Amino acid sequence: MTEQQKVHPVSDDFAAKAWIDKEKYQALYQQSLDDPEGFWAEQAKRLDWIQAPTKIKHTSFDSHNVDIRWFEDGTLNASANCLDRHLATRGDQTAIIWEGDDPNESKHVSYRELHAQTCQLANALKELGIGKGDVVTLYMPMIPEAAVAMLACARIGAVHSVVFGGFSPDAVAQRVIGADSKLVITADESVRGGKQVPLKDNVDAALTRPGTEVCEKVLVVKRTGGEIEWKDGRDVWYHELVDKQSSDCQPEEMNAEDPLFILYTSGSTGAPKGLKHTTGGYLTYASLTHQYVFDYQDGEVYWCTADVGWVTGHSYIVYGPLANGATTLMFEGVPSYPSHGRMGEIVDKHNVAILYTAPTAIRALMAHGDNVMDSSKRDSLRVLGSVGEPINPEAWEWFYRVIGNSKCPIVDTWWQTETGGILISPLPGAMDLKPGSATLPFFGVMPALVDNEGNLLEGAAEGNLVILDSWPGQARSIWGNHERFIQTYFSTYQGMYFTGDGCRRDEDGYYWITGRVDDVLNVSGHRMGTAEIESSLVAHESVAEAAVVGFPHDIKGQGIYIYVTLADGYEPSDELKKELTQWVRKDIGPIASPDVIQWAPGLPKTRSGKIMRRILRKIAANECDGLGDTSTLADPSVVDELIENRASR
Ligand code: 6R9
Repeated sequence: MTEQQKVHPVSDDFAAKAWIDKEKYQALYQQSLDDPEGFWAEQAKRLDWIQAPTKIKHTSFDSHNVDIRWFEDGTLNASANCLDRHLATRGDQTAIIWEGDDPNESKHVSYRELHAQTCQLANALKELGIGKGDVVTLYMPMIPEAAVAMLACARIGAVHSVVFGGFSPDAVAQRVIGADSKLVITADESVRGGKQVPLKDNVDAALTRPGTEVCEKVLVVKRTGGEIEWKDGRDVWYHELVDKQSSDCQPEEMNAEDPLFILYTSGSTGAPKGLKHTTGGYLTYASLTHQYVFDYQDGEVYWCTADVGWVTGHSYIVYGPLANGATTLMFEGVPSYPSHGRMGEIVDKHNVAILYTAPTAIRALMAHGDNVMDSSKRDSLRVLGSVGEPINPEAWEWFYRVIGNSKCPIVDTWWQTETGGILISPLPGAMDLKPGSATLPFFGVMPALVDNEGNLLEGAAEGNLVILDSWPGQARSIWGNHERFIQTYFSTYQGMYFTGDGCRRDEDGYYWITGRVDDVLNVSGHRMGTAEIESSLVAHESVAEAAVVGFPHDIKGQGIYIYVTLADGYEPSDELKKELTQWVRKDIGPIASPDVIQWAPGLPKTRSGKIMRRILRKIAANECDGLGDTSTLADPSVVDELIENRASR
């Protein structure tokens, strides 16, 4: 039997205690499709509304008029739902367990403390002139203040835009400008794997770029006490301003469709898009999926290893768990520091019941052999989760056997920044698991497969993954550019949301995501547009032209392979390769580090001048025998040249 055919049935014992078993899933899923209004009206009751919604669903995927509204006459406050409403019943319960990069550093923040800190920062934000509708950029380490900052924005109706702490000054500048952001919240430095990352220096550099003058203030958390520059009048120490504030701040009454946050993500073309997420639908969806997909039970410690800079951190470290009154663990460091056993050691130290991580992290550990987890027992684990990219069956089985001691179901959760929450995933008490498959849709989600012409495919089939109707967690627009939103997601296939992913559906109706079908790379679960990397490269004086493709990489899933045509007067050299590598890292961030650079005197192009990436991908993957039809190339001989000089790795 190949790994792909293996099935791990739901255990009766697990199903008996789970929120959702097979029958419940079938019944609720059917109901969610037959009567979406009734189903979601009921689910919305899990939140505390100021004005309960009476209008539930108003959505159109028609490409002439994409309009998505949920609970549109309801009002609420997201931070009140994550904090205030828990105070009476669980004020002293731990909301956030923080585990520092240094294994000797950790702390517990109770719901009462988190509430007080959030109110204090909310009052401080007001003092800085921030109010409803203003955009605040967060560029922060994985410390509780990151969650506090998100919740404080939500409390006063400001919109947060979190920028991943591994991104470059240019990325920060681009996002500050794109969202007209008046304030940046950062820290002096972050600490990861024993190394300092100069966040404040990066913000300083970002704010020298033209257009960033909109940003008036920088609020700085003292994390390490490292040396930083200080700009009087602009920079404000977090502790100096926040500690003196009142811990009482009335939450702002927000409409369900008021924006909660913007989050930038890469697409196949152009600059990263700022996806706009709103309040009522997003929070309902994040909270519901967190409870059911992870089968979260009251009192359990739940750990999502993502960074808050990604959507996974938004929905499944902060909003979902806190709306549910969960204890959520936040880890500052990396799984390999101080040793590769760290993840298991954290599980033991904090009694983690649910561990949600990424295939790239699993593969990296797996490369060190089964003994890598010997320093921990991991007996507390009950459910495992995977997100960010397809998990290969070998990594799935290793995760199950070595990390989960062969007793924890794995939920392979497929979703996107655009979807706000998990759309296709097992519910651990309801689905028999097939390693490598995200299995079946969540309540209210209608996935479908279409061929390249947009024809719906029935039964077992492979095609492009689309979603036929809206769900409450869906992004409503691209910040400041609704036309681009429509263009990107709703115009490829009429009346459908196009995910950009390819997918296979098997005879049991299980979905198997095969990866992106557009020019988006997925490197260690991080999305990057090939266009972004190419435009960075051609900005270097030595580069005449560049083409970027992904290739299979054992740990990262996909690696970055770059073909460079040099400008006149430049000669290939190892020094130049190093320089270009540094250039891209500095421009976009270390996650965009090229794995391979190949000099390409010419690139394969059609007669109309389009680069044939299909061919470049094959050469990068060393599949030079199956190049397919090259007869439409303007100059087929460039292909032979590229194969001959294929970079060795
Ligand atoms: C949550 C998140 C989205 C893209 C998505 C797909 C890939 C995510 C996956 C998966 C296979 C899974 N992806 N989860 N592919 N199986 N369980 O990752 O959001 O950063 O926007 O990336 O990631 O290709 O389209 P985001």
